[in-house]
Amino acid sequence: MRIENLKAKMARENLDSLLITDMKNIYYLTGFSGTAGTIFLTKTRNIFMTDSRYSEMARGIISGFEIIETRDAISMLTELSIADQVKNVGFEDTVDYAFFKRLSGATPQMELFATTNYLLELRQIKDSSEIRTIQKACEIADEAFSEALKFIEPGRTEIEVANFLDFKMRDMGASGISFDTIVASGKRSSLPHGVATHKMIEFGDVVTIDFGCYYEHYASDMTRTIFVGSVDEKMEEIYHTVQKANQLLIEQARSGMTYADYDRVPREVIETAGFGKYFTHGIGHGLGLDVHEIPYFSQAMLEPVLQSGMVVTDEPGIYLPEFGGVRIEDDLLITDNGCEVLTKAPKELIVI
Ligand SMILES: [Mn+2]
Repeated sequence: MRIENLKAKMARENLDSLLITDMKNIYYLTGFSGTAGTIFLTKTRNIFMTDSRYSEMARGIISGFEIIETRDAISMLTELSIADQVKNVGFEDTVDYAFFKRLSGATPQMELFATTNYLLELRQIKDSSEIRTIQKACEIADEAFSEALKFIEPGRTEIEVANFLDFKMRDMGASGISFDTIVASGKRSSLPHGVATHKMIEFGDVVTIDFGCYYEHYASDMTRTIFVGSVDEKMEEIYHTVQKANQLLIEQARSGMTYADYDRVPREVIETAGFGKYFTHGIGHGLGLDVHEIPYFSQAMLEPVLQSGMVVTDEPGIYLPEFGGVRIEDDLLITDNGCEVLTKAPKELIVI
C-alpha cells in the first residue's frame, strides 16, 4: 500500500525514478532497519541496494523489491537508469553535499530533482499498526512519569531524574529515548529546552520535564510541569493558563481544522491572559518515525488542514525569563470527530 501510494505520486508528478536514502523512509517502505541501504524506484522496478553485511537480512524481511548487493549504490543506479531509459531522478533534499556531488557527477545524462518531504507527506497519515505502536510509546512515557513522581524530591539533581526516566522507559521495552530528556527546575524552567544539568532540585522549585521514547521505531513526546513543596501564586496562574490552552485545543482539534486555527486557538488563551509574548515557540509538530516531523503549524498556514490519522503534539508554554516556566505537551491522534489524547499522564497541578 505504501509503495503503491508512492508510485502513484511519482506518476502524477512525472517523476521517472526516485532515489531514497533516508533510513527512516527506507524502514517505512520496507521494514528494513539496518544502517546501510538505498532504494531506487523506477516506473517498472523496485530496487533495494545494500552491502554484504545486510543482503541476507534484507532478503529475509523485504518483499516486493529486487535486492541488489553492492557497496556503490550510485554506480549501480547509473547502470540501472541507462538500462531502464530513466530521464529524471528525484532525490531527497536532505542528502549531504558530498553525496549530491557524487550523484550529479555520476549522472550527467539525467535530470536531477531535489524533493522535499516526499515520503514524509505520506508518513503524516498513520495506519492502524503505526497508531498502536505510537500508543505503546506513549504508554511507556506515561508509566515512567508516574514512577518519576515517586522519585523526585529535594536533593535529587536534574540529571538523576532524567536518568531515572530514561532507564524506566528502556526497562519497559523502549529501544531508547526520542531526544535528550529535558529536566529544567527552578529558574531554569524558563528555558524551553533546558536539557538536564547537575543542578539540585530544591524545595519550592517548578520542574518542567519533556521526554519520550522510541518503541519499535516510533516516538512519543510528552511534557509535564510539576511543583516541589509549594507553588508560587504567579506560577499557579501560569500553570492554569497553559493547561487551559492545552485543553481547549484538545476540545477543538479534529480532521478539517486549519493549521492556522491549530496554532491560533491555544495561543489566544495565552494572549488573553496577558502572557502572549512569553509563548515563544510553535504549538506543536507531527510525530511518528521521527520525533519531530511534518506537519508544523503557523497562523500563516490558512490552507492546509488536519487529516484523520495524523499524530500531532499540543504543547503550549509560558516562560518568564529569570523566573520560571510551564509547558504541558500531549500527543493527539486526529480523527474525523475530534482527537484522541494518547498521552494520559495527569495534568492537574501536582505538588510533590
Ligand atoms: Mn514536542
